Amino acid sequence: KNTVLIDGQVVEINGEKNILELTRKIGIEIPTFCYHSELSLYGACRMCVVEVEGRGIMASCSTPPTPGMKILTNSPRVQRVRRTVLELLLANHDRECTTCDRNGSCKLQDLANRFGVKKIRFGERDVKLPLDRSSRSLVRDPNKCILCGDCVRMCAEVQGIGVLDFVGRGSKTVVAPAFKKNLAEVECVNCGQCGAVCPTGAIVVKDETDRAWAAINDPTKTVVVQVAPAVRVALGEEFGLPPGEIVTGKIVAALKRLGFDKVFDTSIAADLTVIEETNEFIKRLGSGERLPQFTSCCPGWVKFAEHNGADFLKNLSSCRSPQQMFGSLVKKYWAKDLGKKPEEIFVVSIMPCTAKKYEAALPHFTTEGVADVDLVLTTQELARMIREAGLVFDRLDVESFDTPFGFTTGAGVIFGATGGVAEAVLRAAHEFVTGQPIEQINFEAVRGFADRKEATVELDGQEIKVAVVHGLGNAKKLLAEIREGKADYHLIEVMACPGGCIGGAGQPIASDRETKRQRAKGIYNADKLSQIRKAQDNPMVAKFYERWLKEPNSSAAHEALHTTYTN
Ligand code: HC1
Ligand code: SF4
Repeated sequence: KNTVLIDGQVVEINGEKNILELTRKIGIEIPTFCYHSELSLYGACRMCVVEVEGRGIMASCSTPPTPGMKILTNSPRVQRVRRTVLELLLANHDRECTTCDRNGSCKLQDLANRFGVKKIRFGERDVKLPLDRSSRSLVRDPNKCILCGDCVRMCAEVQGIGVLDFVGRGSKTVVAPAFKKNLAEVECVNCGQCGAVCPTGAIVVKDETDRAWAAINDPTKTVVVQVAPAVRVALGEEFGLPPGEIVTGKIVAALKRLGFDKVFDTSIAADLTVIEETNEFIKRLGSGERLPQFTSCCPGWVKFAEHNGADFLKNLSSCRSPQQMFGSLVKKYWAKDLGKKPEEIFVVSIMPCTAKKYEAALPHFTTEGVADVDLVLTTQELARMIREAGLVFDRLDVESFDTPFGFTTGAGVIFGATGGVAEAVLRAAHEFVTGQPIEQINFEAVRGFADRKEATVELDGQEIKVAVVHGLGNAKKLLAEIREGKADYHLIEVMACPGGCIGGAGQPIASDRETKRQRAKGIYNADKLSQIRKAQDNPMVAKFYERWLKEPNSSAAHEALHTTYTN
């Protein structure tokens, strides 16, 4: 029969590739560091050992189950090996847990606790390696690395970049960018996905909450904050709420209590992006030039394209991302409404994304020494500020965004999930071309987590082919196919992170698919609940055109909302 015995329990083998999957199926959580369902098998950490009768101690992640096997998951031998592995890792690990950003979300800390490691029998490491703070987005602390290789495989396999690797030999081995360079010196796109899978604090988001407090406490500054679409379905996780729960109103309330003067929604700038980008697309369709058009709101993707897609740079939409459109409008136009100078307004973004920190710091998004967006905080950092201020998140009464950048549509909110930008553009394109309202606004084909999603839609008699990819490895494959003439599309959405922004590395630590699925569900629920679901129906955006921008793709719009790329 096709069964094994796990701790005396008969378990059927049903296509499981390894013992680990089989034990998880029956509710036994075997600890692991280097096993990750979305990455290739590595089998180095030895944490997942089990005892197999007649064969001894084996790594469950790399041992396929065979009929008749007798497996023990918690025998005295297994317990001893596990504890020793943990002790060895801890002996070699910087143990300043109290000051670590991952205190409370560290797997090593969690497992040491879970397996009752109280004493470490091996000597403490004596070398202290320097931290790498060169990146705008991340901090690398090699003293906390346990050599599981999750980051190496994430960067190479999922993101198709491969700037991290094992360097050195034996006890001197570290994980680092090639030639032990700093992160800022290699072609890292700041996506942060390496940190999102890191089980410890070896790669973390650069914490800039101090700068936010300083701005809030500076009486000469009006501090405004924008909240990205994907934050609203994930921040709750930091406070015990389920992933996907929409906490927009509580976020607004929290930001006001923290001392921000105005609280705005990035989604309104996403609506504006839809209008600019759709008009640009229709123009290109007419001329047949610079197709396919690629989306440009994801800074990880834009940097990737600048490094690896020089031949496609002209195909990127020239639209700035919603984050940057927002900053630009605030400093260029809205400041005047307030009777303020741009430098008297401090713009903060709350983003699910680490690359947004890099984007905001780009020199072309600074005008006469004043940045359009002064500071980007991730969802994680906002959670830290809320905790620091002692706000009980769950007990906050909901509040609404301020005007004028507070009125949003479902189109601007779905930007937060992979496929959302393409869907929002499709909701607009038909109307812009035909002048007729579009009836069916749900484009299910571009939703979900398939590596590549495709849709063919009819636009005034012309067939338009749309592709959506997320995870830069998938983007890389698509670029290769286009170069070889094997793929042809008109419109392509690329998001650097698996799942889109909801899976950004600034979100609460959780890299499993199910969490991302729930967050995406939350995004589409928010869309369904919106009174207005098309960007072109946003009355506030219409006002921006009337007062400031004249019409889509006008020269005023180009100056404030568009950009150029370099390689
Ligand atoms: Fe995103 Fe975007 S959707 S890039 O994923 O275009 O970060 O959420 O804010 O700018 O709107 C991120 C999210 C975000 C921009 C918008
Ligand atoms: Fe690779 Fe992204 Fe990490 Fe940079 S941030 S090292 S690109 S995974």
